Amino acid sequence: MFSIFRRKKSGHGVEAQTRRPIEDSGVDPLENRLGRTRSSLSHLFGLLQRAEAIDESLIEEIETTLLMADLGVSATTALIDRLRLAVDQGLITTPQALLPAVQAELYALIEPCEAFLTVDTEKKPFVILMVGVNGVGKTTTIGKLARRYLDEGLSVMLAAGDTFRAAAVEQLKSWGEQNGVPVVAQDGGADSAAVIFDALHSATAREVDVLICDTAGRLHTQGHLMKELEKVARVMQKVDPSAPHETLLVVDAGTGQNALQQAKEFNQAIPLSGLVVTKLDGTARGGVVFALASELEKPIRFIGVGESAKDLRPFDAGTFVHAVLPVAEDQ
Ligand SMILES: Nc1nc2c(ncn2[C@@H]2O[C@H](COP(=O)(O)OP(=O)(O)OP(=O)(O)O)[C@@H](O)[C@H]2O)c(=O)[nH]1
Ligand SMILES: [Mg+2]
Repeated sequence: MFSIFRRKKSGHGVEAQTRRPIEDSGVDPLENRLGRTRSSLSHLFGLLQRAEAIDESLIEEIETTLLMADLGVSATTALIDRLRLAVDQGLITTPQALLPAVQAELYALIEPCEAFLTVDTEKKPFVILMVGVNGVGKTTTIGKLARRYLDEGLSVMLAAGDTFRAAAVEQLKSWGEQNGVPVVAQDGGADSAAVIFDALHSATAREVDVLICDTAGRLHTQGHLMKELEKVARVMQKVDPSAPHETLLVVDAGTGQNALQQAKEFNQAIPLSGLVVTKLDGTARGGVVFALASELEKPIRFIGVGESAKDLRPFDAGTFVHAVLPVAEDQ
């Protein structure tokens, strides 16, 4: 997926995008999936069209709308401060001009986090470790990633590193079967690091391109479980000192600001290289993507917009902003 913008200086130091980005044909447009976030921000249209002048109460209403969409205090404050500055400097003079300015500021917030995950095929395998709290969508995302990489012509193997529940292994195996991908697993109660070590050995011997490792859900406060992740990394490094090549934290957008909190806490506990934000299809709280971008400054690699294998999209900042807050010519 890629986007093309005709950019023009908005006059307040941020480049405004004035064109709809181009998405892959045959894919449900992102705006259809992000409908609830879009409708929570759509309040801005009527508000800014109706308003006759820019005054404090108008700015406060914009602020409230952004907070309701779960942008969080920090991202909202930063954005509102920049709008106020542009108004004070006379760069924005009408309420209508605020809309593209808000859109440009939203884009500026998330653009630094657009960094597609590229599989380094020099690494055989390229190892991806999935981490996160319970139920955020780790295993489902692995299934979707497996499908994506197969479609790109890469060979894939999965490691059932969530050894806490038999059902977790079954769930991963089922994704493996659906995609014709081998799954390395051991009987109940096995050690997560041992399973992943085995899988890495096997993937190396078979010259597999991508090994994706599942892990059990955990809270950053569960010290022994965080140590288990350190052990997983240590054990991998006995086979390949550069592994894991990507450690992805999965967060559920539906949990709003909790997702931000989890990301901050995991980021302090283990070195993360990127984020996946799931369940954006089911929530009006898609604004948390902006909060994550502004407070965490980590690449957002993918977004999950549904339960099926096709419902994982690389994070494209332009497409995302247009999906949640289209400018006039997009509507
Ligand atoms: N609507 C929607 N549902 C999702 C998405 N991603 C995952 N899910 C659903 O979320 C639920 C939990 O997903 P799992 O993949 O089992 O989550 P997990 O993080 O592996 O959970 P644990 O292994 O228990 O920690 C499942 O019902 C998934 O179908 C998404 O992007 N959109
Ligand atoms: Mg799981």
